[in-house]
Amino acid sequence: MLKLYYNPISPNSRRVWITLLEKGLSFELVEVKYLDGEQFKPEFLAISPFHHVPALVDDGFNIVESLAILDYLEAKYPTPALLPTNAKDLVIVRMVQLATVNELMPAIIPLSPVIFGLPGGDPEKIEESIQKISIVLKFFEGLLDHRSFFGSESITLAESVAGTIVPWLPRGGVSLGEYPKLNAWCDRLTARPAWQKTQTPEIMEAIKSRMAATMTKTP
Ligand SMILES: N[C@@H](CCC(=O)N[C@@H](CS)C(=O)NCC(=O)O)C(=O)O
Repeated sequence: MLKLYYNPISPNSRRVWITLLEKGLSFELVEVKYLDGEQFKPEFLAISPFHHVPALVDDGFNIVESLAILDYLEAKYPTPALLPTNAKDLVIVRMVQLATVNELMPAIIPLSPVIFGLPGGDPEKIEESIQKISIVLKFFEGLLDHRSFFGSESITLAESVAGTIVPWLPRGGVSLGEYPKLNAWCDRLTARPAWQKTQTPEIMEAIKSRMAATMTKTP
């Protein structure tokens, strides 16, 4: 049985969790309490040498790096297909994944307290963050066409990645009103059982508490 080492507050873990659910696979969830330092235990380091979640174990085969795990799942369990096969659509999925990881996620950091309703945050950095985010959103809007998902009529691995971050933006005051296709895409995703199961009010509260604790530690 597939074993996903994860933490419910980790967006990188959620990508894999959502993908397992969307593929309808049987899997076991193993929570790694990284706030308590469990990721440094030798048993876990033997699976994930960089002490990160997610990690997937398939019959003794250890896989780390969320994007690599998604590719593994797609190759091993090709139905339902979560990757398009033609060149343009495939690269759209990849661009969305990589722009989320390399552009959107770093840009969103200063806005995170606002997203979770916490006081504080540097107004100048927040403004800068919103500017950077708007470039990503414009890019994403341009990649969506008449189809419901990025490069596809059905859900893809682009949604597993971007879809765990973009729907949070309105909570941070970033309106999606200027991006009608992206806005409708978000509504489509958040209605799906895999999204609802992996983002409960308890999980959002846990992320907020974690963030509040980090902020009080930061001078
Ligand atoms: N590039 C890795 C990043 C994983 C990552 O940063 N995971 C965080 C949680 S979202 C983590 O495990 N933090 C605890 C630690 O690194 O000790 C991936 O995509 O899987």
